[in-house]
Amino acid sequence: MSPVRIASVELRATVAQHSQGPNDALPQVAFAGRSNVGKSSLLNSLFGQRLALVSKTPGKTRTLNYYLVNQQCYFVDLPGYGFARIGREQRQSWGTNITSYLREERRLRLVVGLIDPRIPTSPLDLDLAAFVRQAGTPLLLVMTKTDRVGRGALAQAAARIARELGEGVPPLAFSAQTGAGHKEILTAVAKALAA
Ligand SMILES: Nc1nc2c(ncn2[C@@H]2O[C@H](COP(=O)(O)OP(=O)(O)OP(=O)(O)O)[C@@H](O)[C@H]2O)c(=O)[nH]1
Ligand SMILES: [Mg+2]
Repeated sequence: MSPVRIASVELRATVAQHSQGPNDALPQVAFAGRSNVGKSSLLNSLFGQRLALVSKTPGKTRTLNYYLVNQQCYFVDLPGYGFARIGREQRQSWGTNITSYLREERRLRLVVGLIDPRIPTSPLDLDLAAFVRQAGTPLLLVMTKTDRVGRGALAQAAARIARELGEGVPPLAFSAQTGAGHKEILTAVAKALAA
């Protein structure tokens, strides 16, 4: 399978609840992970354009942002989880919002779960993997910011993530800085859309 070649992309919807998202039948691919893990940076890097907001401060993306790719599918940038500085109530509503999206969205074909290889697995990462598997949606784990990690440490992190989150399957390695992992992610997306 060859990778999806992104010929066109536009931001189509920015919503607080997934029920307010696009109501056409196009398939969706969601990008999920803890706050600041690099979701928006990964999308910008795949798009070759700065469409998604990126910040050094965690909690930048607070809405579900639907990017229409090739008039064919949506890439959905989700709010990050586990951001400590927002209030408990708001955190819970984000949590229920994202979990209901992951559980209920019938058009969701693939969840790309982003993991920072430098940070130990959190209970929220485990929840994400569990929700997605329960819903029967394919999960692709991707390590972000790999330009910041040496080879040995990266191999160790990959083995740990495979064991703790991947049911033995190692994650892909990605860097928005170098573009490493582009082809692999877009090939996995092509497979999920064709399935
Ligand atoms: N070195 C390096 N830094 C990165 C990479 N990807 C993201 N960053 C940095 O990490 C920070 C957070 O990136 P975002 O893309 O905003 O992360 P996010 O997951 O969308 O964050 P929220 O929207 O807050 O959930 C920014 O300072 C980015 O520049 C990468 O591949 N390499
Ligand atoms: Mg973001």
